[in-house]
Amino acid sequence: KSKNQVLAFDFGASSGRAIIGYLEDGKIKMEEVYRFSNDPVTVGKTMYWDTLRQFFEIKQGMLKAKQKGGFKSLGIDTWGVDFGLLDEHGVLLENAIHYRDDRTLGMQEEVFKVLPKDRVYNLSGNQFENFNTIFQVYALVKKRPWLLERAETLLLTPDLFNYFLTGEKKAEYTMATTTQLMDAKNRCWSQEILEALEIPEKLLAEIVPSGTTVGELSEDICEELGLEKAKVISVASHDTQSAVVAVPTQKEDFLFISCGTWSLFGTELKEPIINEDSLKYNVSNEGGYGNTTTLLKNIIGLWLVQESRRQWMREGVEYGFGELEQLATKAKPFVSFIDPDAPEFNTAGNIPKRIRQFCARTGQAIPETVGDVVCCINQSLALKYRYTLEQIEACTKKTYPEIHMIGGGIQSKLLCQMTASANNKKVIAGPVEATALGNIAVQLMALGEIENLQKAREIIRASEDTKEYRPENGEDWEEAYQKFKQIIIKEA
Ligand code: LFR
Repeated sequence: KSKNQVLAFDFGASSGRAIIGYLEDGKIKMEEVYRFSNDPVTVGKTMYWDTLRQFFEIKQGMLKAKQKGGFKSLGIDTWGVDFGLLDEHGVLLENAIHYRDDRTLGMQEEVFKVLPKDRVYNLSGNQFENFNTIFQVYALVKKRPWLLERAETLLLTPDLFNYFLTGEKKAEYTMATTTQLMDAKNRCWSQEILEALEIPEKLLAEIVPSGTTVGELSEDICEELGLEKAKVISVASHDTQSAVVAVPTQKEDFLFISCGTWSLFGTELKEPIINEDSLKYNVSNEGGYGNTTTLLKNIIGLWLVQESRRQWMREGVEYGFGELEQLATKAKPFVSFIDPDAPEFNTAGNIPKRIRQFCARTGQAIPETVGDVVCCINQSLALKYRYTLEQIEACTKKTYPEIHMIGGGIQSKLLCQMTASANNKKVIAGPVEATALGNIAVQLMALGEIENLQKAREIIRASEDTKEYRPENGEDWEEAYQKFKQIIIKEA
């Protein structure tokens, strides 16, 4: 076994994992050493992340990894946009607030009063989403300015943990590009945005490229846990970008859908595309490993199934994901469709009820059974992918023969098959563990064990099996798509 074991922490919206990875016989080998839940906590009207608990779990993960032979380096990836604030002593001022918290409602309009929407887009190149850091910070400017005055530094989640581990404050590039506070073309914090919104620039740390060694585990932590020194590497710390590293392709132009709680549908570019079309379609330019840009669209994703499942649990019935898929397969297809990204589906709560209300409002048959609901969600997602595909192709002025689906969501064979059919394209599904593989690969590149991104993708291709899906029932899906488009257009 290679001595160069690395440790990847991958935080998802409801759980996190610690995974050891190493190179062996030209393949990346992985072993999950620890899994923990990551539960947001609502207090009063605020939905927090349990930041200190999350850090506790990082310590637990390091201890488990120690028992499995230790690690030369570690890297952390998480969801985007959220942050912690530190005072002048480096003390966390309050728990990080969850991106699904609704303090940002109405903040887009407030921001556009001081900096017009198209200007914000032309600078940042980011898809407008209520939860973007820009709107979270502006909510503080407007509602809790004293907190910002107390703050010395703002660090995005992985940067915050890297700071707790090393004492170094840096802003990793891929993560920084999720804030909508950056100048996408010049790859730096946007003075113009910061000034217009009266956000002090000193809050923001120096931007460093993915793969930068931020520092070493602090002596205190090594002593507390009995660990050897190890490097802390800023991987592509935005989980989506770790996943994109692991797309098993050798092509320059490719499409991916990273499937998890969210579906991120996009393509990798050398430079951002910021123009009238990309603004009209509200597509995002987000930074990727190696200074790439990914042009992508956030789609609500399997959150709809996850949150529906929680609702049925609250009603007393617990379904496994496999079981839900079975029920959906038996339901009558092509009956009713929703716009998965309609605002009412964004927040936690009774999703099946909201789906029924959506269908009633749009004059469609109401999905009654659990199978009907899950079928409606999956078909609507697959159709939304097609809708998005057309927007991406319009922006890049290219067409693509196939779609790579990566991430935990591809365990739903139903969704993969529907995606192939709805988009009339071959789907190559895999790897399931894209995010962890990408995190590990960036560490191995930083340690000099893998040469470059292309080589990393070659190794990942050799390491993991993929499964192909071909389009089926073309006419039915074409008809469904026309109906779906009508609904989306009418609702807009
Ligand atoms: C996916 C993801 C998306 C981001 C969303 C919220 O896990 O990172 O890329 O838009 O979470 O942060």
